[in-house]
Amino acid sequence: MSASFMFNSTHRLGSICRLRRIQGHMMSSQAGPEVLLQRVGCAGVITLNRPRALNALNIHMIRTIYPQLKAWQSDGDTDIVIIKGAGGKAFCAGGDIRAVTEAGKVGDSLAQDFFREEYILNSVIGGYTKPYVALIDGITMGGGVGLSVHGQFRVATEKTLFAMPETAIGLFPDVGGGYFLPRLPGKLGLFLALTGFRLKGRDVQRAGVATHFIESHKIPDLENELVELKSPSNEAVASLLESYHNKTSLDADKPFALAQHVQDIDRLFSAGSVEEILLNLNTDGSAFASKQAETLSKMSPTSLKLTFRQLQAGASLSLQEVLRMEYRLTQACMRGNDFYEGVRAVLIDKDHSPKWSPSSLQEVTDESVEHSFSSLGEKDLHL
Ligand code: QUE
Repeated sequence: MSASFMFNSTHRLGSICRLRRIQGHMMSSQAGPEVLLQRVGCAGVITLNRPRALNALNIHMIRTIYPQLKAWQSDGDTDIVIIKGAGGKAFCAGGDIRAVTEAGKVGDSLAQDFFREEYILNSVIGGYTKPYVALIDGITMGGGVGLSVHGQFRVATEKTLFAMPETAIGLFPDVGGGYFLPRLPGKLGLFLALTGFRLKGRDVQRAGVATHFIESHKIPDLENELVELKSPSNEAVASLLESYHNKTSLDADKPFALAQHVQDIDRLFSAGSVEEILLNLNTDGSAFASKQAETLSKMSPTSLKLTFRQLQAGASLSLQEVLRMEYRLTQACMRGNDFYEGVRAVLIDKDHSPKWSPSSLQEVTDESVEHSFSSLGEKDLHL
């Protein structure tokens, strides 16, 4: 092979790679901006528009949404805010956690900025003074829950899949999970937080995560009626959503997936520690209890202990106080190893075999848990 052919073929390969990169870039530009912001009638409409990433929230999206939400808050022509996801599969599958852990590894400030700005946004949604309607028609996990659950109205459909799955990646159910989870009935929130259990469809509303349930194909009609409301007061929005909700009989006679287990959950998860919950589950003898013990045995022991204390403390704190506490916990997770290992195992290598360290609950000391909740001084989150 002549040197010139080698050069040419290498050169041509380089050109093809460059062309591919340009095509890739054009395709992503064709897909348009990652968040669409529109004024439709009296409404401000936010569309999360990263469908290939299941609309996972990144820092650019947060930096687009936050100033617009603030502006609509004080804009006399905007009476209501609607948030939804593009692509038909997901509302928002979480945060762009992979980028955050990559930043954490090299000491990039994104590891602090992402959570800080995400929680500030969650707090604004929690205190929004105009009707805020989240159409959670599809996958809604982690960061997506933070964009919806603190708002006044959350509309689920048969396509909604809700979960707070963070104990599987060495994190904890953040974005205000410490606030809304302990406020769900009985020990349901603690159960969802520790196990990452997935709620589907009408059950998302039955559990109290969504305020309303409608059929997915009715969403466009609902949206049209919302933006056309003459005086979109809280009451007017509530009664419109109720009328849609009441017209839907879909899955109405299908019992709540956890109906048979609500009492078991309340009994088994009423404990003073994670170890005690596991003891309850392992000595119960029911198939349900064994299955939950098996699930918990796969989660990060550190995450389980942080989550238990997070919800215990969060039960009597304001959303703002919870977010400050959770910000401290994110920075503790970034200092440890389970978060990196969990993201590697679940989102990067997808081997789903994380090597947790410490690997058992007994090895996670009260001191290390306590330390994760301690003040960051000047770096604390102030809301
Ligand atoms: C547990 C989690 C997350 C997860 C999967 C888990 C999580 C998260 C994502 C996610 C999903 C789609 C994406 C993305 C992230 O998945 O927190 O960037 O495109 O954000 O089992 O906690």
